[in-house]
Amino acid sequence: LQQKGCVIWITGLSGSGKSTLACSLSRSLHSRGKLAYILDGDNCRHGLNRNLSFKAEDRAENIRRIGEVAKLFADAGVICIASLISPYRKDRDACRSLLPEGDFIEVFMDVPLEVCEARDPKGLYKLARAGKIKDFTGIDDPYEPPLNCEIVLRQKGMNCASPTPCDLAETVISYLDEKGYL
Ligand code: GGZ
Repeated sequence: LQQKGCVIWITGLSGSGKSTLACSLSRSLHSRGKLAYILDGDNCRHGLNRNLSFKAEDRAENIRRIGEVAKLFADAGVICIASLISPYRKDRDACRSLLPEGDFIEVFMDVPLEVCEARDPKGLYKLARAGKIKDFTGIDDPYEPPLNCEIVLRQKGMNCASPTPCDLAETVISYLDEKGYL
């Protein structure tokens, strides 16, 4: 096999930039001739996971299924990029345990709730605040940040420019390179 597979697991609040990073990362990997495939929570909920709600047990099942599929991709030698809120630590850890040591790379989009809510690209926070969407992560459903994940991506401080999606992807690419996945 020419390529060693792995899972890049991107976790964070709605609006934290998970899907944007996933796309940027996937493009960057393709341009290096690497096979990469995105499993996006929101997209999978239209197909594979269309029978699942946002109640805790359904989120757990959403995460479990995506974790299992991601493992299959990694087994096939693909760099699988999973981007979903995956708010509960226990569920993420269960996905980690499916893979050989080192092959599960957890990336935390460490963006404060206030920032995600100010962005509100789909107007979902507004609806959640108005009580029109229930069990919304960060509003009336918890988000448990990783305790020791492989990569934490933050915005810069007040006086520095924020990293672009390209910059963020580059951080992950450097990590993959360092660990021998590229
Ligand atoms: C969180 C919700 C909810 C609730 C709809 N809570 O930012 P988006 O819009 O495009 O992506 C979010 C997506 C979350 O699906 P995931 O599969 O990633 O979630 S989980 O891992 O927790 O299973 C958001 C939208 O669905 N959305 N209702 N109540 N996000």
